[in-house]
Amino acid sequence: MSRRTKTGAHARGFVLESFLSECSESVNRALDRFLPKATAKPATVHKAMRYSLFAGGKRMRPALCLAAASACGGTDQAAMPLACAVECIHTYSLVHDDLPAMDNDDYRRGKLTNHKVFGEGIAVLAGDALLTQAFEIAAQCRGWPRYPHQQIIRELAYAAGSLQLIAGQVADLEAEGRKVSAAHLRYIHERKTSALLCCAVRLGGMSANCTPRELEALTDFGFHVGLAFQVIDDILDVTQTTEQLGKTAGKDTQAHKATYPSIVGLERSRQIAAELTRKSFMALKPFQGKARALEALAEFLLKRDR
Ligand code: GRG
Repeated sequence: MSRRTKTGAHARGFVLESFLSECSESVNRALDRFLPKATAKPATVHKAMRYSLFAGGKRMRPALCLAAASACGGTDQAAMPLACAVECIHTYSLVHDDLPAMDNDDYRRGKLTNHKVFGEGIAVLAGDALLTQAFEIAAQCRGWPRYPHQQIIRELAYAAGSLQLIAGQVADLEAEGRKVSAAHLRYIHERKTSALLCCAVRLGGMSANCTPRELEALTDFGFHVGLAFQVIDDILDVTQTTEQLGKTAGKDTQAHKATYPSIVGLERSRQIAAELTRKSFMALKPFQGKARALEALAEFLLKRDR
């Protein structure tokens, strides 16, 4: 167990499995506290929010947030509202992404998608409510001398807004069935996926009142690890089964979506993911060994199979 954080990021013999399972448990407990009870009126929407939030996601964004806090000498407790806020935004984006008007998917996180269980209307509202909930949770953070509440809220809104997450989704929708250049695909991936992962890392640093130099290093790390995450997601879509992924495999090919494997091939995609991960390691140099959880997470994300 670590001297500084419950999740043990500073422990000498760092074990990623324990870090991830402790992180998932503490994030699940915190989300349960932050969210309205499933029985709160109107129960349908609260049940639907909780259904997707507790459906068994990997909790990678909260893990990155807590690991970044630890790298900067912060605590899980201070970072927790921000880790939970990012997970709510991520879950909202999945609920909406699965809707018939978007990717039209039946399975997510190994379970039926939200609209398949609750109907489209409630799924739209549950997604909206999760997005809104994220800001209510984030507003409960302590606020720090270098990063007051205003900056924290702005950070989240920017990552989730029409220049980042939504921009990526719009570009993704508009690219379906069209020939897309590698540069445009990177534009999509940077926004659709990297922006929120990078935001999770930055918010972790902010919760430790990190220095501007630390924030710059975390941004560099988050950007590259986030981009690698989506390249790997593209690879897994063509190499894994639906059972392994917990969501429909082969969906990108079916929808004639531009992906790294479809544009540059599987082997080159693997090289690109490894190169991006190498860049994310380089970004952590200023932490001089204090970012072991972030390093271990980047390596884990490169090798993940779901
Ligand atoms: C506003 C109607 C409306 C929709 C917005 C913004 C948006 C929909 C969707 C975001 C696009 C999206 C779903 C990007 C994919 C990012 C990605 C790789 C998700 C999977 O993340 P994991 O593997 O999932 O971390 P788990 O389930 O483990 O949390």
